[in-house]
Amino acid sequence: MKKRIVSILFLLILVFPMIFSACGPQAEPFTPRQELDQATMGGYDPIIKITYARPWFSNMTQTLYDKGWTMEDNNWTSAIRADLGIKMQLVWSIADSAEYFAKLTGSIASGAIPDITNIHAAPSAYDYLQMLENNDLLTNIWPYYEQYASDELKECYELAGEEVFYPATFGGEIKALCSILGSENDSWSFYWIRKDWLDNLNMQVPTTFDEFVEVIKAFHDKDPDNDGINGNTYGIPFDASFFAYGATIFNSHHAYLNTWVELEDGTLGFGSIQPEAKEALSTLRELYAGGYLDPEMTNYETAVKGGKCGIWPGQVHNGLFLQPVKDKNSNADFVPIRLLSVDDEEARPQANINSYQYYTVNPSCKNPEVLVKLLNYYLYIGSLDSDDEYKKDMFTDENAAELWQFAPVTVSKVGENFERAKKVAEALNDGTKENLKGTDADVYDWVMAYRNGDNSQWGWDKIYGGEQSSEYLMGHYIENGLYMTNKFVGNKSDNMQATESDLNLLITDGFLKIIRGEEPLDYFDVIVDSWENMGGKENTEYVNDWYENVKG
Ligand SMILES: [Ca+2]
Repeated sequence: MKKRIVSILFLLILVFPMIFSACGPQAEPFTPRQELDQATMGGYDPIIKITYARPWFSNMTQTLYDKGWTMEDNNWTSAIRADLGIKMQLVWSIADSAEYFAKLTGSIASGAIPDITNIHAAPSAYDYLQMLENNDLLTNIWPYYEQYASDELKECYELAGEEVFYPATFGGEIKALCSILGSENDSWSFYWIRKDWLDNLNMQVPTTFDEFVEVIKAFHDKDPDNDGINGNTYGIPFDASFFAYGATIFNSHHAYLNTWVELEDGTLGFGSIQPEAKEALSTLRELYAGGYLDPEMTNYETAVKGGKCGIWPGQVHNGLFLQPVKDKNSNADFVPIRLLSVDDEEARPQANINSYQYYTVNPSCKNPEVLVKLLNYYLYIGSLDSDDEYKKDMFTDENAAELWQFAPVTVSKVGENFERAKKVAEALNDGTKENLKGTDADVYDWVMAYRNGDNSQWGWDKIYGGEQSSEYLMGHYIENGLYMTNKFVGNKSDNMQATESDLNLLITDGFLKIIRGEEPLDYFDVIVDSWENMGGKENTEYVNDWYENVKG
């Protein structure tokens, strides 16, 4: 208790001069929360000072103005001082990425980096982590993580996958912690299928890849849109952006485009040139030859939203994106399904690494454990009920201002939306939202609004409306570790950078020729040979040397 009183006195001394020097309202001094776990978030007495650098988000300026905050004095700095006994001192914050990294480069050259530095925007983050390592400006953070990390923080990193630490692994030591990005949300891991078209054709939602192909064919050959004309619609899109969303078909064949995957012998191989990709090309080639891929299609979004194409290969949250289809045609309906596999082995959607920013600690920092405590603290505040005053003051206020952005460091949990979907599904089954709070209760209301006749809320029902909703279905991928994460998350070698665009062109151009029948299927083997001879072999060796190092 004594420590807390000292902290409050300190706070008053620090805040006092600013009351007279600044206009507008001030951040209120916080009363320390007594229930903070001392083992993971124990405060400092006397207060310690920690310097840090972080990126700037453009919408933060408005929030500072509205709240009368400064970067030195806001609810986060105030709460961290009161609760943890840490005075956070921002030494620089820049919005523009190039300027940020120019500043960082200068700081590294002079050796004058802050106690905690935010290295964001992968893949350039990897270069800067390496540069800091080369200049002995990284701290082995792992011993502090093991000693201080809360169970919640450990769970975050375990769910994110070990790859998130690879870019920060040097000499077998982990030298940075990271923020977590829910990259599962960006993965093309669902097919959104026109359910009204299936109904019109008396077809069931496909449960095997063969059935899926049958749907593609029927959506083209028959009259799923009931306009009286057969053959004026398509099943799946085929346009210039094919190699982004078209990866779903490859994933169904256990092939992963533009992704470094671990092969059976434990080495990394480039997914696009593995034998499974040839099988996917075989399927696509047959579909093209049968007229099931539209060579004239220039924009698949227009095709699907315009009711010309019945399957949208997309992301978990695309129910909202497809809402305009429902707005235009109240009979329209999509169901999300997970990717279907060509055999007994489950289909795995390809995905990117779950982190995009790293927090490093300067070896000269006397309290390197502070980084771990700040991450624990961020998760703790985030775990409070949304009607808790602290939560409202520090995460999202009544005007939806994103106050969490002012936290010096942030971390989130993979699969948060799946947790929400489970809660909402349970409430829908029970017919009451009495156990839901905050956003969970809002989502329940939106789903119920649709079910009570408000078509404008249809998208929410598709994403969160029970056990067939996309966020609920996503849980199967997460719980079974099915996302196929790109394993190479290090610096590209000079050769990789020099050969990248030629190798990409070789594959996309060659694959399209095979799909269109301009080259035979075995042309795939020619592409693979060329890929290796044009630098791919050397790149593979480099990637595997890197992998051996980070795996330890
Ligand atoms: Ca038709």
